[in-house]
Amino acid sequence: MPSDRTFTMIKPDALEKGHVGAILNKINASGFRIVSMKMTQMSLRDAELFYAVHKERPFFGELVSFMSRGPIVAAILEKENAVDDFRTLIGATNPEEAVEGTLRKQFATSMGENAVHGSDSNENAEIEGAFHFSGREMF
Ligand code: FUP
Repeated sequence: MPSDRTFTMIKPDALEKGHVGAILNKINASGFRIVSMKMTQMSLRDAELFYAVHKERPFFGELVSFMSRGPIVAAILEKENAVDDFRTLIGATNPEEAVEGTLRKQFATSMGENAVHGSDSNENAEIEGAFHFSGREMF
């Protein structure tokens, strides 16, 4: 994926609460172009593969069960400096530490159920985007 792209998931907690529209509005208003997007649900196995880097962490079981408990919205986003700018837009992993105006400040309820994922590097954006989308689904 070009280095001006990032990958995001709107997580099950945010879909359960009906926040998809508000989150997408904010993403668009912040200057990101949607390259790919779909609503999907990860199986437990999908979530274990997606989050394999965290498999030794104590929160892994909780994380993969949460991420597979309901549908998500997965998307690839494009903007200059996409990875860093999107991390700024979503805010800190722990919503208590998230800055005012960030997506997690507004929509997350806890460290685990934190509403939105954003890739942490260009390399991971590429891997994560390819996990969810084929070349024919990138526009
Ligand atoms: P982030 O990059 O901000 O999404 O956070 P991490 O990659 O560190 O963690 C991935 C996901 O694991 C987080 F979105 C939520 C979950 N997590 C926990 O549940 N507890 C923790 O202590 C850290 C992360």
